[in-house]
Amino acid sequence: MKSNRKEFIRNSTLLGLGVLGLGANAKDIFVSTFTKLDGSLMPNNGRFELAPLGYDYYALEPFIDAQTMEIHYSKHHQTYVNKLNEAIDKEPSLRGKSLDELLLNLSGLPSAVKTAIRNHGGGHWNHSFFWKSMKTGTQMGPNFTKLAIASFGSIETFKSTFEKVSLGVFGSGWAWLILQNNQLKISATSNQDNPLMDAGKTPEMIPKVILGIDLWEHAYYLKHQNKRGAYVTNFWNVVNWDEIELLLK
Ligand code: MN3
Repeated sequence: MKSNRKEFIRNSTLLGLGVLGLGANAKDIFVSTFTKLDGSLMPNNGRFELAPLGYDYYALEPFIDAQTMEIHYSKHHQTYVNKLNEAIDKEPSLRGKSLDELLLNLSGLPSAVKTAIRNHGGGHWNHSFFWKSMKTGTQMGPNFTKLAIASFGSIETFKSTFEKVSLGVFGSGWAWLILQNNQLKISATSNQDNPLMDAGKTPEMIPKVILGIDLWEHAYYLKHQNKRGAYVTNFWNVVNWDEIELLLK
């Protein structure tokens, strides 16, 4: 009972701070660069929806196979969307909030739905971002090249660090490339967590997510079985460098 009350007070305080920090441009504060560009993570009449993939299931062949894409998008991603909506239905006060707002204030969410929004809201955000991150045949752009060399010393070091972090994730998770204070950084999260979760209350504290790789086995098992390294190496062939240049603008 005591700890429930403590949790309640803590949540109220966090929510209070969130509200105090809002002001006229509230929506801007809580929307990431990706969501600004894409818009598919804003609820439509209070419901989150699975946006069209934007390309055919076979578009990333031979690097990512059509069957994996079909199951991943139409089954896995759809399930995250459905379960996220179920969680919002249980807590009508959250209806209409953007997914970014929910994730940035994760620790302040009501405890009855916090875990569901973390897992399924995270899953919806991460996969929406992931689909946009992939396209074959694009070339690394000038803005990214400059930043990567400034941050890592060379493109080779950037790539090898990203691969090493991806291989180091134990179990299911993601590896990320984020931009913060003009520095590119590589990090990893477990399950469906992502760098936006509880990132902060001001725009400066919110990292720009530049790239993410899904390291759950469902992302590669049909083609690569247990060989995560082969999947990660192949990933460079499907990185949508055009999208990355847009995110860096
Ligand atoms: Mn996945």
